[in-house]
Amino acid sequence: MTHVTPFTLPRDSRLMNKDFLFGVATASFQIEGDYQHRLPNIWDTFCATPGKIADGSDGKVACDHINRWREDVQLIASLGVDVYRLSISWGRVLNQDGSINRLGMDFYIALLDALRVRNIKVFVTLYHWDLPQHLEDNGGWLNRDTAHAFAHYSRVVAQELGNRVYAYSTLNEPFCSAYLGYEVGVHAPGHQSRSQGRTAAHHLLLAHGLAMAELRRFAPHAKAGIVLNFSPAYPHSDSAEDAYAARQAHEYHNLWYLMPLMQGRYPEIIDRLAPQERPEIQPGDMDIITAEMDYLGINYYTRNVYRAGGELGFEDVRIDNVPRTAMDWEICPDAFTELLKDLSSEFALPPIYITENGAAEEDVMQDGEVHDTMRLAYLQSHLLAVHQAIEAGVDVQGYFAWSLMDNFEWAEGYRKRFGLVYVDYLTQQRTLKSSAKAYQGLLAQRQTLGQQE
Ligand code: IFM
Repeated sequence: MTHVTPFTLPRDSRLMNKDFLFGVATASFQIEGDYQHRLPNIWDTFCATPGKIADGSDGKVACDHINRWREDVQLIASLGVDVYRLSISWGRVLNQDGSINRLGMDFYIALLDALRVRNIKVFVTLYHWDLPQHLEDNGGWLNRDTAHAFAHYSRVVAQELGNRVYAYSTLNEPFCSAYLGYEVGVHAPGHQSRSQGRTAAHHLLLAHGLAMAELRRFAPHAKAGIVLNFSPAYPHSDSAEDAYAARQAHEYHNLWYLMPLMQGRYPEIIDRLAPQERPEIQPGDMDIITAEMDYLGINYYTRNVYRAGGELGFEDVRIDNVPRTAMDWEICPDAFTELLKDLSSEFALPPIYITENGAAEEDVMQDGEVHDTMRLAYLQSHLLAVHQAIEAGVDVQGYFAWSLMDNFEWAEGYRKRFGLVYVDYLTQQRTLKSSAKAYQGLLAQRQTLGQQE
C-alpha cells in the first residue's frame, strides 16, 4: 500500500484550531440519481438535448447516493470532517403545486439525522442549479415569480428540517446559473443572451434576499448566507489598458453578484450595457438583496487573465506554460490568497467559509489505489493559501473540499473527476484516493493537537 503523507499546516495555524471547520461538499443533481421520485428539472432536459454534455451522460443514476446514502455517511465520517455540505433538490421535496413530496423530504431528514448522530454539522444549499422544469417552462429565472417560488420552497425546507441544519446557503454560484445558463448557454437551460443573463442574475439575487427572510423566520438558529464563486481577474500585461480590462472583467463576472449583496448596487460596468441589456430593478429590490448574512461562502478554483478588447472592454487570454488541472484551469494558489485579502479589504464581509476548492485530475485506479499526485499538491498549496490569508487578517472559519466523491460534472459529464473518493460508475464502489487519506491524516493530527491542549 502506498504511504500517503498527510496535508500539513503550521501547528499554530488557525486552521489547526478545533473551531475551524473542515468539510467536504457535494450537490444533489451531481450525486443523487433516482430521478423517478422527483420532478424533472432543467438539467434533465439539458442532458437529453444532443451535444450538450461532453460524454452524452445524464444524472439519472449519478452516484446512486439516494440508495447508498448510509454508506456515504460512513465514508464522510471516516474522513474525520466537521462538516458535510450538501444541496437539496427542489423538485425532490416539493411537488409541482408546491405541496411537500414526503418521500423526498423524509430522505433529507433521515440523512441529516444520521449526520447529527456522527456529530457532523450540515451546510445545506437550497439551490445548486436543479430548477424544476415546470418553472423554467414559465420563464425560469427570467420570471420574477421564480424568486417568490424559491422563497416558498425555502420556507418549507426551513420548517421541515428545523434544527438539523447548521447553516443554509440560499444559492450556489449564481454566476453559473445566470451567466453560464442564460448568457452563454453552456449550462442548463442553455439560453444565449446578455440581457437574459443579467435578468436571471437579478432574479436570483432577489430570490436569495426573499429566502433570507424566510430562513430568519423559520430557522432562526441556523446561520444563513450565500455561496459565490470567484475567478480573480489578472491583467495580461503591465499596460494601463489591460489593468482596466481586468477590473472590468472582475466587475462583470465577480462583483456583479457580491456588490448588490454588500452595497445594494451593481458595479459600474452596468453603464457599459445597452439599456435593454440591463436588469429591471424594481423599487425595494436592493433592500431585499442586502439582507444581512451570517457568512459568505467562497468557491475558488482558478484565476483568469484578460487583455483590453471585446464588446465590454475585456477578453480572455489563455496563457501558456502554467500548471493546469484536467479542466484546463490554471493552478494558482497565490491568486486565492490575494482574492481573500482583496475582497476583505474592499467589502465589509461577514465571516468567510471556503465552501468549495478542489481539482479535476485524470485519475487512474491501480492495484486498488488512486494516487492523485496533482490533486494532493493542489489541495496542499490551497490549504496553505487559506492559512496565509488568515495570517494576513482575513476571517476564514472553514474549508470544504470539492468534492466528497467523483460525480456528474455538469457539461463535462462523468469524465472529469473532482472527488477525494473515487467512484467506479459500473459498480458504484467507492475508494479513498490518496488525497482523501492526506485529508484524513491532517484532520487526525488536528484532533491529536486538540487533545494535547
Ligand atoms: O462541480 C462544480 C460544482 O457543482 C460547483 N462549483 C464548481 C464545481 C467544479 O466545476
